Amino acid sequence: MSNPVRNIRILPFWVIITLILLLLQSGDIFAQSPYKGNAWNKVSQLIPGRIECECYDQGGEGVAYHDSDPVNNGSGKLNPANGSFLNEFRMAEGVDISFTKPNEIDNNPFNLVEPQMGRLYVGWTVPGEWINYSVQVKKSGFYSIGLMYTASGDGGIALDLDGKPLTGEMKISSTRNEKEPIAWRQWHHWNKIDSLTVVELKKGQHLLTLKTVSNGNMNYDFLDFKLVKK
Ligand SMILES: [Ca+2]
Ligand SMILES: [Ca+2]
Repeated sequence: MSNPVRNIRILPFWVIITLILLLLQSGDIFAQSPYKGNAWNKVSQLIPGRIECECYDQGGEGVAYHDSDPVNNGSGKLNPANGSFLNEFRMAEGVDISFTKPNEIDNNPFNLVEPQMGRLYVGWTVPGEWINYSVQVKKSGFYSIGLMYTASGDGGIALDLDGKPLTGEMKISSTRNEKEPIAWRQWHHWNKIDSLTVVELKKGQHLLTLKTVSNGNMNYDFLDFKLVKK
């Protein structure tokens, strides 16, 4: 006769083995976890259109972005917390954000393209950092990608779509000017590249990732996606 106490001990062991085998068979334990971020204010940015770089997804470090330090070096720091929208924009998050200012800070004589004042942008960029954007592509087709930026030295960025490379590294030409008498203003010479590249996009919901690849020291105001060919 079998020992009933021993049978009770054996039963859970076989249940566990069966569950492990079922999990292995379904492949679930190896599947990539789904994206846990979501669009800023729950509204995807639209393509064709302008992707505002500071309106990156919600979800925090490692999900919606990777930043090299957890402090927002602009909102709440360079721009002290004072209750104003521009100074405090997303100040609890790691992505570093500031905004264009008058009095010859961002409207200086070394701009290649004049920026509007009071525009929020992502700054203090470092290679290896990335930012996610939930985007809605309204029409399938080929799109040019423009960028409003500053670059204190030649830099490089790349874009991924749905976790796969959309572009290779794209060179961002320096806006440094040796005639600039104010050292910190090398980070405030604005320029706009109308077409960094042309990419094919399919209609629908996508996840766009902006990656800082080389040099950093760039500020990103917005990306413009324009339909160039259906
Ligand atoms: Ca930071
Ligand atoms: Ca912006």
